[in-house]
Amino acid sequence: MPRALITGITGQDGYYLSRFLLDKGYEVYGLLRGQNNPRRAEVERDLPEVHVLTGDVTDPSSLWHALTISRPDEVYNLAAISFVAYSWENPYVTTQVTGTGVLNLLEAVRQFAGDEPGRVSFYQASSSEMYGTAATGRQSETTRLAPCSPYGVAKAFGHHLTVTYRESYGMRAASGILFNHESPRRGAEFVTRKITRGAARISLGAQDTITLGNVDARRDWGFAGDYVEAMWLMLQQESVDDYVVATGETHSVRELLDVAFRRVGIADWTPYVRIDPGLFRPAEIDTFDADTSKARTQLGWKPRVTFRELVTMMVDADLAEQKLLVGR
Ligand code: NDP
Ligand code: GDR
Repeated sequence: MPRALITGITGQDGYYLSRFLLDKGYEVYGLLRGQNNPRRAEVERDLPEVHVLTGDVTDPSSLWHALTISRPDEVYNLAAISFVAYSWENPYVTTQVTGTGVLNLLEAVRQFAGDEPGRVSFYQASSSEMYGTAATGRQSETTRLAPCSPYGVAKAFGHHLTVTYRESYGMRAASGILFNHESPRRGAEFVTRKITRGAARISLGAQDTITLGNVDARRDWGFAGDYVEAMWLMLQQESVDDYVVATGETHSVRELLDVAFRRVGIADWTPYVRIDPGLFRPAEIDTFDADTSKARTQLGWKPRVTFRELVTMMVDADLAEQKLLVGR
């Protein structure tokens, strides 16, 4: 039975990747941080087969402990401070977790693998946020990185380090450059979930308005359940490499609002949305045009869920959850 260690087990991708690997017959170990993490109960309820180990990517000794207990064939580093807006307010901790955390884990895996650097495969959760505002043309694995947020800078550090460890030590280390991916398990601070939950609550009379920042921003939004398969495929290749994973289609926040509100029976969302200039970011990436040809041809991967299906899935899940909460 193959063994996998996943950091970031309480997050959105941690859930979908665990389910995916468990279905493939893996023995899955998940790293959970904190003395009294409130999301532990959620993991124990939704992923009872996962072996939970405590640890933190900023604490190298805890990573070593997790590796020696789990003895993994594959390590997936999903842990991060992942909210871009938060990273401007908390740049130091973002750098420590999202950046230095990758170094800590790569070093621990390198030492754990000892004389056989290829015996553990390593996946790093890199991000389209690394491209920054300077990207012109389509974004591929070879596009120059010019991050414009503390989060993007930390991710670029992790990406370069992953490539460096692969090239310096012969480690099977892959970096997946994933564009935005969402699901009913998306954190409520991200724009998709903020809108789908808000639309559901407004339709039930439990909330009056949603307050947003830049509704003209565009993103390439896919379904997290599709993207975790790409992570796994990257580690199954004979020679590991870096891949862009995206749908190749962008939509604006306005289009997201259109689909979400129509789903709850509201044709015009404008009376329900307030714009707060305080939610605009110091720097915004507005050109996303992913070149996914490498993942499609070499991994045979393609997304299954469309933008409209994704938003509909999220609104429906939020409606069901909110009906229970507001007693309707
Ligand atoms: P989430 O924010 O949902 O999950 C992040 C996870 O990291 C949580 O489990 C969190 O634990 C954990 N974590 C935070 N700090 C630490 C720490 N110091 N030590 C150990 N674990 C920690 O992110 P997603 O699931 O959406 O994303 C997974 C990864 O992919 C992240 O690295 C993200 O940056 C990256 N990514 C995500 C994209 C997306 O669109 N979703 C796109 C591109 C990249 P806790 O619950 O305790 O806070
Ligand atoms: P992003 O996702 O920053 O792309 O990072 P987010 O959902 O936070 O923002 C997407 C776009 O929506 C605009 N926006 C708002 N965003 C939020 N959160 N709240 C608002 O009220 C709001 N109004 C408008 C933003 O300005 C932005 O343009 C996600 C994370 O998962 C990262 O970890 C990951 O690396 C990248 O995707 C790829």
